[in-house]
Amino acid sequence: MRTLLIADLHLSAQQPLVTAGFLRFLQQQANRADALYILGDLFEVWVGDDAAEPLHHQVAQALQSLHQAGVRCYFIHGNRDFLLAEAFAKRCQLTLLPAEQVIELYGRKILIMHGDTLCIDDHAYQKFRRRMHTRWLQKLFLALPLRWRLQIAAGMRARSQQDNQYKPATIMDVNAQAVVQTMMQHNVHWLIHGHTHRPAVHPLTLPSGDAQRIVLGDWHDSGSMVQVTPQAVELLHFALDGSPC
Ligand code: LP5
Ligand code: MN
Repeated sequence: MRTLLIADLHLSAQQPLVTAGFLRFLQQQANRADALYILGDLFEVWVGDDAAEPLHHQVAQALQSLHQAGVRCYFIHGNRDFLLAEAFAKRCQLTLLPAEQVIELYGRKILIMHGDTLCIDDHAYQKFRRRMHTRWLQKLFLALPLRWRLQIAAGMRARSQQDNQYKPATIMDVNAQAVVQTMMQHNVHWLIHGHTHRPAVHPLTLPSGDAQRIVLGDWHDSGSMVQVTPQAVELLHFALDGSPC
């Protein structure tokens, strides 16, 4: 009995080794799990379900096989793939979840989220995020020709990379107060998220007792997952090529 959680794979045609690692992970690890939760930024960028890249097809087929093997798969949007919608989710047999979801795994109540909304000290990003989540703007963007959408997304990525060079590392991490507030609001002692690419297990103390915040790593150099079993919640890393770490 085990459930796996992953985030921040940033799959793209430019990183075939990461895609290969993800497909191997689905066939060798996720297929033995009760469920798989993907906590955002599965893709490097998502400009609409109609983009139809070969990579998307490959991922959809692999996730469909996982579903056929009896493993339920859930998805929370990240800041790169927040436009991933029902059409693609259906092709993958993915269940889309809201930005914050409490799940119960083997008796533990766990809050799962992408993690970007906890980075409230990054005012420029939070303003940008609010704008990007405006319904009419998304509709307008999705109505543009695919070529334009790809160009706009590339422009945003370039600007983001440029801005991030000058942001202090602390600004781009979660705000401790926001973590406590969010966990208390959901009445949980476990939080699992990604986004910051700073994998770690952080013990913390809430007014209601001891708690843990687990941050998933990205898949740039190796795979990262949280494995939840009836006995433990563990942050694990593994080689993308299947060799021992
Ligand atoms: O992603 P990452 O790790 O580099 O940085 C994030 C934050 N940046 C972003 C932006 C994404 O990288 C780009 C998203 C592309 C989405 C494609 C779909 C477009 C849909 C449009 C629908 C209406 O999320 C970064 C954080 C960092 O995490 C850490 O938390 O700091 O935040 C920023 O970089 C925000 C900038 O500081 C300010 C916003 C820049 C505005 C860019 C507009 C330029 C438009 C150009 C058009 C040609
Ligand atoms: Mn992210």
